[in-house]
Amino acid sequence: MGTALVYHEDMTAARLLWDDPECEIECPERLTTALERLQQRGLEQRCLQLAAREASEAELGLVHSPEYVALVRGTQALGTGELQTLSGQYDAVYFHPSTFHCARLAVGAALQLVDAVLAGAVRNGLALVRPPGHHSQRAAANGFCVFNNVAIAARHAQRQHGLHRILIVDWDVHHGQGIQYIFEDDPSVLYFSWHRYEHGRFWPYLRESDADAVGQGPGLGFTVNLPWNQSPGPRGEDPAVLPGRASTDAPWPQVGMGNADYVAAFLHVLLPVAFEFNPELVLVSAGFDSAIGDPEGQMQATPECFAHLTQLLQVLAGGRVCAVLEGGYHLESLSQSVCMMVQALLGDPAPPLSGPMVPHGSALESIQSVRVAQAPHWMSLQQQGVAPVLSPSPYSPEGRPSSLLLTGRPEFKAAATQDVAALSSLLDQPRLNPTPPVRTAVALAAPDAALALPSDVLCEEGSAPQEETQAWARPHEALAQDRALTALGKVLYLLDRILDGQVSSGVAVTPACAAAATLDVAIRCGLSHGAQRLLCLAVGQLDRPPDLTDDGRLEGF
Ligand code: Q9C
Ligand code: ZN
Repeated sequence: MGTALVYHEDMTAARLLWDDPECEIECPERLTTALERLQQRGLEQRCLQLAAREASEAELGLVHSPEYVALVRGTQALGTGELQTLSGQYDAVYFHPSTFHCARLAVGAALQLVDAVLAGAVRNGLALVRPPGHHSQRAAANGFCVFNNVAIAARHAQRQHGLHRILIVDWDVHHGQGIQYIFEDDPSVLYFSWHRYEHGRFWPYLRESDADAVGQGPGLGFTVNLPWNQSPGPRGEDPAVLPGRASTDAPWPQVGMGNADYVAAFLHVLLPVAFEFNPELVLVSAGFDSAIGDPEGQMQATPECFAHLTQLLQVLAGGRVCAVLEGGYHLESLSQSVCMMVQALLGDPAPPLSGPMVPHGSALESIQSVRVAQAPHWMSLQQQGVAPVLSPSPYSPEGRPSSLLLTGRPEFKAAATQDVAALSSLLDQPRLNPTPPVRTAVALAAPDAALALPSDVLCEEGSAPQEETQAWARPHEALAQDRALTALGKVLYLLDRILDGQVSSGVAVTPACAAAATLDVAIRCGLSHGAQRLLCLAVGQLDRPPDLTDDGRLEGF
């Protein structure tokens, strides 16, 4: 199954007819340049190309009021002066005589994409559209957006295809407040947005863009906002960690968010919640003004990052990912990012990410505040290091306090209760899995490095028995080397501790050339312990993909 690309050149017709520096960035070249680049790279030709159709007025009515639709329809007959006056009644909007036609094509493109994916004609796809949609509201245009393309597509997927759970991932650099308003009390649509916020000092300046806006009524917990608060500017260190600078020094060395911040947001906020939500369809409000070079976002993430984000989303909803273009105003950055996303949708491997893979302090602060705000609504966010163990795991029947475990030794190793059937039923019910006494263990080769670890992390010096480690390593040439073998022993030991419920997660270091082989062993070892389903996630580069070919239970990415 392939990838759809939905487009229509009529969507380049709308353009700004008067002088307005705020709106001029939303120009027809955004589409033509991105499309040209897709053609140049041979990507367009690899997609199923669909010509966009206009959405019907009934379809627009899934989200918008009849009066508002009539008002936009009326703009087709207006002169330039009247268009400018009407535009002035909205925030950051311009109308053109072709706007109604373009905006209906943009909605129609999103609907065709959803139809193609849900009919099984393609696995996933991208609709290249303008005007964008995520700021538009039931009866208002806003932020270059006229009709809410993605919101209408979600309602359409519910009404026409009977879907019950739809995830909307909005990685545009602006808050899609239009989408938030439309679904804020609706638990059938989970809306995730990250956005430049600067504590409310960035457009659209809304209190409800903050992390504590989590939805209302039955929709509590189904709005997930991740505000980026650090103002962008020249690349530098976090002010807080720069020695010798008083807080009165101006200007602060400032930073936009980068690859590490985006990946961290996915790993620590979006994916845990999304796995728990278990969507049937993923819609992406794919704005690329969150990429480096964009004049609006002023962020640092490179185009390759969008290949990784796209890959990460494909583990959800059986890979049914429908992306719809939103913002993105730096033509080169936009085009490259679009290519990266299409490559990932087509299944090509993602290029390595550049730059330091360490999130900014301010990003971690934002991530933590969303996790705190959302924790009441999502089990997957409730594993805090200090959380007491409510009921002892069947694999630590003694219910030992964690202080004892910090001096942990092999006596805690899987006990007589190692019962494969019980374990696999435990793995099948992650929501019932009680918090293990130790949240994260780190396997270290050099004990000194432990000094830098947070106090609630278990520093694990144990290893699996040598004969066991060697037996697992034997088929792999890459594991012959001493350092790789030692690392494997530690990985196997950690795995054992996780499977027996003593530890919830672990970190181990292995030589790069042994990473894929170590993963192979870890996967096989997990399966031999009775795991029914195993997710193997590689962020960054492996020397080769893990060998998953001969087992139907495996899905890797
Ligand atoms: N300097 C989209 O990206 N201008 N809309 C904000 C702040 C409005 C963005 C001014 C930006 C609208 C779809
Ligand atoms: Zn935007």
